[in-house]
Amino acid sequence: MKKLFLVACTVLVAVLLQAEDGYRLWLRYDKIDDAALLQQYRNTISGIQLEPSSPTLSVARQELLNALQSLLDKQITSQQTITGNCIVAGTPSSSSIVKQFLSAGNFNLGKEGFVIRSTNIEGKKVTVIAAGSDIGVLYGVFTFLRLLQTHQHINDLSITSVPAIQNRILDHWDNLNRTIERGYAGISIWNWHTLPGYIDKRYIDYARANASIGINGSVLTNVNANALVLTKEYLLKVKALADVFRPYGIKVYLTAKFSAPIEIGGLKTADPLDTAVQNWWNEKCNEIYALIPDFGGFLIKANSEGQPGPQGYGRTHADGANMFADALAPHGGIVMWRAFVYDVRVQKTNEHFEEGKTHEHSATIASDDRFKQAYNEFKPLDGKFRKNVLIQVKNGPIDFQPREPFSPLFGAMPQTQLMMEFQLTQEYLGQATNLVFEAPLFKEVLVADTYTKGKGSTVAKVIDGSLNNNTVTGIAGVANIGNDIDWTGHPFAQSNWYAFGRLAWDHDLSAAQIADEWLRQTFSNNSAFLDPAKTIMLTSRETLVDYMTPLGLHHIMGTSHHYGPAPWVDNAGRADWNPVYYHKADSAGIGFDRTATGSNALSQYNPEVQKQWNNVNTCNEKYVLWFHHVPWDFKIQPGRTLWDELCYKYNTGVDSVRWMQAAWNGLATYIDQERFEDVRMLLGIQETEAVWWRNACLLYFQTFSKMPFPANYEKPDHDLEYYKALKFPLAPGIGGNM
Ligand code: GCW
Repeated sequence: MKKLFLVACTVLVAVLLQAEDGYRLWLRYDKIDDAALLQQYRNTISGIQLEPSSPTLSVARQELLNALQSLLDKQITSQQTITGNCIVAGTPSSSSIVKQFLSAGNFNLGKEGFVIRSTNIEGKKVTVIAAGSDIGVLYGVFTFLRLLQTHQHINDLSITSVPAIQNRILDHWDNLNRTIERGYAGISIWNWHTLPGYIDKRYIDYARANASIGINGSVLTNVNANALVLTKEYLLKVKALADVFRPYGIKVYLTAKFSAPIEIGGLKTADPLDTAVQNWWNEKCNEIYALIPDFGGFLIKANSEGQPGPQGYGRTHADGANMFADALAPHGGIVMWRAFVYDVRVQKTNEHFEEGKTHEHSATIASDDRFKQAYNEFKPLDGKFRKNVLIQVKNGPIDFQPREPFSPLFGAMPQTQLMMEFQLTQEYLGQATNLVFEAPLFKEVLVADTYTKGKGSTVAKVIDGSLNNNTVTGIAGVANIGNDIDWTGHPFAQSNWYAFGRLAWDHDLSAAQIADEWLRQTFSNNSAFLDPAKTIMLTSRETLVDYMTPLGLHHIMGTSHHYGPAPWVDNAGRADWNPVYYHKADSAGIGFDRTATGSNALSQYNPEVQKQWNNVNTCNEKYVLWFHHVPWDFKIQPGRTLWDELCYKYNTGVDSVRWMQAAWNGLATYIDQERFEDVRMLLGIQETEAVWWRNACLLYFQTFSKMPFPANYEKPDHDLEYYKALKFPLAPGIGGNM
């Protein structure tokens, strides 16, 4: 009896250990479940030779050993000499074999690239993972492990990989009190209170996960900044994180509050042209670099939504950015200066803007179309920034909407280094309850053609520096990570972190390939699972657009928390925070005329781009309400009016979510019950929210169109007043800059 109990306990423990809570992300390393393949892998890999002569090589060796032992369920030896079927990994300085191998070839690996090659050395068949730098070896190791985890053949490998973009960075909007602005996966993983004494295992797993997809930078703090992080006490905490991340090739960055010299430095001004202010920042940088010699630099939100900035002193963005650039340059740091600005005319240095609250200055706004404002402010400064400044531009002109045209700035500043800012956290994409794979959105922007230097001048080429010969390049993703056990709240939100890293490294990858490899590593290699799951992922973003903001609608969500639909809101503190400002529905039609007869925002694009969008008859319907005020009875499709099309799209969106639910339900037998159930329940919430969006938006827009819902569509289960009355004062993700 006792024995039986013991056996039962052992089984229980084993099951519990196997619990799939999502913590392991895409680095699960479970035993290869295809017997033939497992045998092949076991035959090809007997041991590894990787001299752990640096912290980075040491973690590379440990990762390789752990992963192989687990994947192959076999003891892997770490050896000094070469034997057949071993993996030889290293740099020219850590391994004489790698040295020979690399000098025999004509490789151009830069600081982070690597080669993986099946070859013969001393008559023995080996797999070489070689790089010019330690971090290149770690990237090569993770890539090799990805091949195994995705069941690829490894007998005849010939891979050379170099990142397209230098600085591949996660921006955390994490506050020092651990709330996260627009965070939906718990509180911040940075436990500022217990740092620097306590190193949470999560910090290491965070670094591993990032290194596995090539992310090499982390901005720890919110762009709505708190100057305290620049005090000695906090810098010691930052240093502790930097020390953990260093072996994984990850630099830390901080957000710098423009008014810090006043707030924590005791100065009377933060004027960037004041020498006392400049000296203060110079000294601050000296202090930081004495603690963290490889500190990455600063990310700065200035003169935007209440954040102070140089304009408070009559100076320009260039004056501000260059001051930081000069303080960082001697240490090799960079400045990422955000272009997310709109209408400076109403801002005062110390005013705190909070959307949804009325401000005394709102009456003074005579704003130009918000779409145009970043361009209006930054275009005249082209060529005025220092060499270590990157201007960080959000992918679209407004704010991370489900679909935006690319920001016109990408085609407008050839003498300035521009970096991309994507948002991984789903502020406007269903937050953490909706399954939305963002790679198709990222790709849509990256492949968009600015035509600045003729056809083929894609946004990707602006960002990777090849179009304008930039010396510093960068891309940022606003992180979707919190302390939820699965990191991102929704199991599928992990794929957005993953996709960002993969595309930052290689923007030529397709969304389909990224979905495929993520699913294989995260869930299963079984094609009966993969095919439907991939379809769910690849259609999910378009589905969300359909039930939230079809046909180019944008910014019609709830005020402040941005949760749910609220196209009727017309009383926010600023005109351009109101949904009515963006959809402009009236009895004549709907949409924002941004052609020459309207705000003429279109003129900020190259004429070739304008041509795509400036004629309502030829404009792709995905963008039509971004650029045109379209009559309700306009024939947008053969036989379909705009109103009918709107109804059609919203209903298609709901139907597609229901299809996702059914497709997911068919996958129960292929994966663990925990994550299956998680996703199943979340899809239930998503369906409810999709129906809510459809009903609320169509009922509201119907008050203008005065046209009936086409027969055979589901009728709304409530009236418009019901939807308007819904309130969510405690919706997540708002936390201030504490
Ligand atoms: O997307 C909007 C968000 C703000 C955010 C701001 C920004 C950090 O609603 O919460 O603030 O943009 O990007 O600065």
